[in-house]
Amino acid sequence: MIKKADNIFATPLEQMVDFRFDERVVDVFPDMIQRSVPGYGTLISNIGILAARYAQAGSNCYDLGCSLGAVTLSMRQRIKVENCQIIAVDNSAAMIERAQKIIAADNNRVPVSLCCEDINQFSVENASVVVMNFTLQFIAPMLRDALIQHIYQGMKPGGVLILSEKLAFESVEQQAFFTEAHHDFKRANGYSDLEISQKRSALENVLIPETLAVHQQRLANAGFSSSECWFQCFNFASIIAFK
Ligand code: GEK
Repeated sequence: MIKKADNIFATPLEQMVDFRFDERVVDVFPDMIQRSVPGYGTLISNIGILAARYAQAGSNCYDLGCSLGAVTLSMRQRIKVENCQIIAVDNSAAMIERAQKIIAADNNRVPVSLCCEDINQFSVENASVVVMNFTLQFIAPMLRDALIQHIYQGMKPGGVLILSEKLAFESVEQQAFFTEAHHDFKRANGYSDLEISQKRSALENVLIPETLAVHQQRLANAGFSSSECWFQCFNFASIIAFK
């Protein structure tokens, strides 16, 4: 697939509106996420490896906030147990429509169901692996505890939740260091200062990061027996939580 370049924020916008996962974003999404999230490719391939280790025969594996299905494809390529299915969910119709075509062009054997639903209303059951790769950060903070509790309740013993998030930091100094390092990463990937600042404003009310400690406390409160941060590059991290 040829990647279309993301230049959505390249020219000055007259009016700043909140970021939405619409057709324009879908069109450039693979380029946007790779140039914006440090370690994205490493995360995708290693989530497949982790999923293969924890997927249980006769269970469901979930990709919540699947976008174009990168995590789904990585899990599908690696999972070898019998009678396992992948359920991929996103509430952007434009994302799901495009993901359908991408998944249809893949010929690995694990069955995949794509659902256009709000993950806050979606039932998780009989799950051995649940992945939220940069999705919880878009859920209203007041709904996050209930969502994590619901996921925990729908998981099998021995199951794992893989949660990747943009992080916030306790101290002003730490926050400044990680924010600047991330902006340097984006500049090195060809984004201008105008693009960085306009995207930042568009995401301000939409992407709400929390600290690693807040995530780990929420997971413990929901009942997960332990959680480990298995990946971090600048202010982007991934946690694996064990039931
Ligand atoms: C990847 N995981 O490529 N219900 C369902 N989906 C939602 C909701 C919701 N309430 N809120 C947001 N989303 C992907 C990347 S992107 C991350 C995930 C990013 C969806 C939203 O439509 C979008 O597709 C996705 O969550 C977040 O590994 O763009 O930074």
